[in-house]
Amino acid sequence: MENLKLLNEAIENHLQTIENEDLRAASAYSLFPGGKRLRPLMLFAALKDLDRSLEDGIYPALAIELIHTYSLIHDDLPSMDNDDFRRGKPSLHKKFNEALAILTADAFLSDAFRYFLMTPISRQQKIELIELASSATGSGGMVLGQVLDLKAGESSLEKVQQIHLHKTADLFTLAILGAGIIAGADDKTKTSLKELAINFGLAFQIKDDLEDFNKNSDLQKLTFPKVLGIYQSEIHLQKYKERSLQITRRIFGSYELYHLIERIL
Ligand code: GRG
Repeated sequence: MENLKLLNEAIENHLQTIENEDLRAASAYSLFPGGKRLRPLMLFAALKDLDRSLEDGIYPALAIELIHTYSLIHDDLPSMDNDDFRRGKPSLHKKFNEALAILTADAFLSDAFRYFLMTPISRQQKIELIELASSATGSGGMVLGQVLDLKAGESSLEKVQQIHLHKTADLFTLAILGAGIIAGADDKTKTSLKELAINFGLAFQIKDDLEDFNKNSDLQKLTFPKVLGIYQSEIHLQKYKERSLQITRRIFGSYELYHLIERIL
């Protein structure tokens, strides 16, 4: 696909900017072959539906994929989920070492902000995009989700929703609402884009939880099926999925983003 090709070229170019050999090797290992690149794909699809060119999305898509990759590297560390494998190969700290894994991820987060700044939009839009990036990833965003997840305690639907809202949905909000900011969408559209992203993010997480639950992977973790059981989780998944599709249809009609959401969920 054209957009993935452009993104991969941008990632390759990013790797070429890293002078230190160890950092470059660790970065390349975690970015290629990479995962599904869903967040960039969603940003591109939303931009297309908003009549903006793909090129306008390359730098923010790269930034979001760097942030997503940073979160997975940190999530795999011994002090977090302690996972030896990611995407079918040794996780970064296993392949290299823990210190380099932490630093590679730290660099991804910092470099991402430089790429947001390189987005071809007005100064005001850049400020809005960077404010969103900071809130979606920081102490009220993805990091908060991870902190809530680490803290053992009561299992309730509210708690699991809160965790996944921040851990998972906030980064999709950055991709989808970010496209709205880049395209100069009005406030009403931006509010709907945020609601769409939250519903999509929760549906995505329940689907992921159900797949893990069926594989019996980590039953210690606080997940939707653990709190609700399989049947009710599937009902919630359908509810969030329908809602995200409904909003997408209302804003854009049945175009790129609509079909992408249908394909993912
Ligand atoms: C450590 C700061 C810090 C944050 C970690 C997002 C997060 C918080 C951890 C990621 C771990 C995780 C399982 C999050 C849930 C979201 C999720 C299912 C991520 C996997 O996304 P995919 O399927 O991954 O898009 P690929 O491999 O395709 O890129």
